[in-house]
Amino acid sequence: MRTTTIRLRLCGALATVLVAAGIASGPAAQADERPPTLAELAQEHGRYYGSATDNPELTDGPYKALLGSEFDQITPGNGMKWYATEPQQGVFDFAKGDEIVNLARANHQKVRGHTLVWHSQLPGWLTGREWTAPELRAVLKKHIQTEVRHYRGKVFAWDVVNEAFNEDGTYRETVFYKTLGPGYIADSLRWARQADPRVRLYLNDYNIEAVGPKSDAYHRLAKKLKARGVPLDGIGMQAHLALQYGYPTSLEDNLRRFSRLGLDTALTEVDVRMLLPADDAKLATQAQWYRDLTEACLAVRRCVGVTLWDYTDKYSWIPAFFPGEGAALPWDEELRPKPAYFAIREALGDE
Ligand code: 9MR
Repeated sequence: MRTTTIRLRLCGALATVLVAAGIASGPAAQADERPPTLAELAQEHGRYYGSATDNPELTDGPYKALLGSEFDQITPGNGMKWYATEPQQGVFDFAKGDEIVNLARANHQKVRGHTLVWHSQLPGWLTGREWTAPELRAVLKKHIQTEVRHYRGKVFAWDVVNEAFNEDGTYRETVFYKTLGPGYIADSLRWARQADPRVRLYLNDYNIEAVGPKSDAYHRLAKKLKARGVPLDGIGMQAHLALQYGYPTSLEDNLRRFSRLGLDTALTEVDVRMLLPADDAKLATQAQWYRDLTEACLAVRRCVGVTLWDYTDKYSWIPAFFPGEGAALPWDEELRPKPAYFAIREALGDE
């Protein structure tokens, strides 16, 4: 990959010489000097740099153009969730996820499947009644296997189970946990593996970037699952960070201890929110955090890539969920790059 960039830059230099000699025209030379994208920079390290996106935003031309050019990985923010994909029991609708997969294919991007088993954004038919364990097992298996089969060969990874633990490291009391016990996690992974032998299978959660009770719970569970031969390939750390809570300084060590279990890791939903209004000092700190988390991933061999939870403040989930907070992403609401964007470039080795 390094050769590609060097070639690109030589190309630029050559173009300059040609322009100076009156052989080539200015605009063509400038086209050759296009700076590498985040994706190209990340690829030099064998990583991807990605963004979440969501179907309603895809009518926004300038947004869509940048999404297609700057990143080599996308995650559907909502389109592959249970409420969207199985709105009635046994009736599957993959239109939204397919739209994003098709867009990714057109832009040569890989797709992270998000998410199969989660307590949130479930369809009403599932939350609106009681289930016996055998009934819910059958429902869960069918959902997982139908969706994984549909996207076989089209997504490189799945967030199989999302947000399974509480902050103190106890299991979250979801309908799946309460009805099926903790074994629903291993079962979900096995069912997903049966449906796609090649896709990378992840557990994914927030507030597990630092070493602490919640990430310890994942570490213990991952170790146990690996020892029992359960097909687990990776741990996704969402990394919804907030300036007022401090940077997770043990991130790199934490990534490394999961690598040592033979697992991939990824930063899957990155944003760094702040109390509004944003100012230069906060944006500078935010930039430093983006730099640090990118460097942490590069420093750990099995950290496979970074995904922003959308790339622009225009489509961030933060203001709606945390009133008074926002400005969390590397591009502002007008799609202008912020200091964080340049910090990421530097972290990725842009010269
Ligand atoms: O970005 C998603 C937003 O559009 C939804 O309204 C929200 C509903 O909870 O989910 C957001 O994405 C979440 C992701 O699926 C799992 N981790 C937390 C993300 C932010 O809530």
